[in-house]
Amino acid sequence: MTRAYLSLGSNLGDRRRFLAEAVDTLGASVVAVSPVYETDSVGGPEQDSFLNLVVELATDSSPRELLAVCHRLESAADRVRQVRWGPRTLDVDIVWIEGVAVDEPDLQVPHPRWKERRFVLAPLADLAPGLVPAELLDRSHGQVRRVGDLSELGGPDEQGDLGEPGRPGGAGP
Ligand code: GSY
Repeated sequence: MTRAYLSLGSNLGDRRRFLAEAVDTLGASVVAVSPVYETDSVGGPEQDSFLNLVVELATDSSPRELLAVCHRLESAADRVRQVRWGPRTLDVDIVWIEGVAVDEPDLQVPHPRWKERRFVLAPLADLAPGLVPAELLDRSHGQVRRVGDLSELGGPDEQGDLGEPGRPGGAGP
C-alpha cells in the first residue's frame, strides 16, 4: 500500500455535501480526512470562496488510476467545465504520492503548484506535518480559515453559509 494525498475543493452549490459525498465514495482507502478550510479563491476570475480539505489514502492504485478516480468524483458532483478556472462543484487533485514522480502533459505528481497554495498546505499540514515545513506554509498564497471537521459541519451549505463569501478571514499572512 502506498500513501497518497488528494486535495478536494468546492465553491459552487452545497459545497459541504459535495466534499462529503466524494470522501464517502473514496471509502475504505481513506486513512484520514483533514479539517475543512474556507479559503480565498486563488487564480482564475474573481469568484466565491472555496471549502477545501485533504484526504490521505492508502492505495494500490497507479497514479493514472488515481487520476481516473479524481475525474469520476468530479463527474459525480455534476461538475460541468464551463469557465476555465471558474467556479466548480468539486475539484479533486492528486497532491503527492509516496515515492512517485510523474511529469506527463495531463498528469503531474507531485502537483506542480502544491507548494504555493495555502488551501492545499494548511489541511495537508494537519495530516502530514512532515511534508509541510512552517516556512513553506508562511510563503504560500491565499487566506484560509479552519471551519471544523467535515462530520461536524451542519446541513446544506449554499455557498457562503459557512462564512462571508470571498472573506474567509486569515490564518497566517
Ligand atoms: O485547483 C483546485 C481548484 N482551485 C481552488 C481551490 O480548490 N481552492 C481555492 N481557494 N482556490 C482555488 N483555485 C482553484 S483553480
